[in-house]
Amino acid sequence: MAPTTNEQTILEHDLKDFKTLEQYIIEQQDRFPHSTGAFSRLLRDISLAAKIVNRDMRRAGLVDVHGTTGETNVQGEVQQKMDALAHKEFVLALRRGGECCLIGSEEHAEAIPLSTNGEGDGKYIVLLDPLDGSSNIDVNVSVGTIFSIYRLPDGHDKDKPKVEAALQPGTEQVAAGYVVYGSSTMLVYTTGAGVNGFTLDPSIGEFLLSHPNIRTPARGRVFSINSGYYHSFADGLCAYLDWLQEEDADSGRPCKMRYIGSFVSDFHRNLLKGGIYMYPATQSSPEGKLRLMYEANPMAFIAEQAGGAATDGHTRILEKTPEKLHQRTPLFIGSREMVEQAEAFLQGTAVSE
Ligand code: AHM
Ligand code: MG
Repeated sequence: MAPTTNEQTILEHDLKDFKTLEQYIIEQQDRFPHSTGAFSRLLRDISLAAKIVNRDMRRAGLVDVHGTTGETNVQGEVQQKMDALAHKEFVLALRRGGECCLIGSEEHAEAIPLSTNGEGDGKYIVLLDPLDGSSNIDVNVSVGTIFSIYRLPDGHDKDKPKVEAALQPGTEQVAAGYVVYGSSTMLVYTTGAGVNGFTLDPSIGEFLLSHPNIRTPARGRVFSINSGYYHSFADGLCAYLDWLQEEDADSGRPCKMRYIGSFVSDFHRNLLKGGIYMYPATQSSPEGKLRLMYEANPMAFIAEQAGGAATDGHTRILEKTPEKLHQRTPLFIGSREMVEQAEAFLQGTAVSE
């Protein structure tokens, strides 16, 4: 049967406008005459692992990937079967690719050295949360992967890399990105020259450039926080949350509260629409919950590259000095003006509009 006019339009649009992630990466690589292609191959490995995790996730409920492994991870959190599977797929893809010499994963207590066996250059370090928000999988809520890429610093041996090589401030990231496994699957990343988003076309198995040069609004209407912990927040934060909920038509308040409990999904929505995501210190978690190296830093890099900001309430996230792989940090991230306002309330210097 011949395609309808509408189908024809979509088909032509597909062919004309969409660039694959691979094409895009190669184009970027060609801008650097001395590039060896190692970084492009590393991104290819990450996107391949993301496609495999996506495939496994789409079958959750049909095959036995729901539920827990019965283990707890290094954070003392219950490990979901999909956490373990996603970790395994990323490690396999990076090991096979040969461009990464050291992995730090939320699902593994120690940093994992990878022998490159002469296959690749092995000059990159990848830190990742293989499956963020995984406690949501059993109830079919969107989850994500977060990754952060560093160069192996001078003076470190790629055949015997130590965790210290990975403990670099976020400003040193070469690239960072996330994959959101939502109603569609998207890979969003930055190399420090803006943020681009690619949507997986499941029919051809390719990520296609659907969201070029993402910019986040300077101010949004959404705040995302687990306000169930309100009574254990600092006074300044409670004052900020109260202020966000006051009626004031001129400044667009009250703001809307949206909290999925899946950082990647909350962040992604706020990045596109404008808003702030907060995971502050609480009495029981004085350092907050999220991890600096593979949750806060990569998302802070993306937020800043899209025109937003990220702070722990006092210090710019990207300038924090890491001391350990699984270090936690309070996090306020999103639209620049909202992050600045949150910081002012936390520091007691806010001037109400
Ligand atoms: P995880 O890395 O173990 O999945 O934990 C991180 C998740 C975030 O995705 C989410 O925003 C947060 O934890 C939810 O925590 P809480 O239930 O305390 O609000
Ligand atoms: Mg996580």
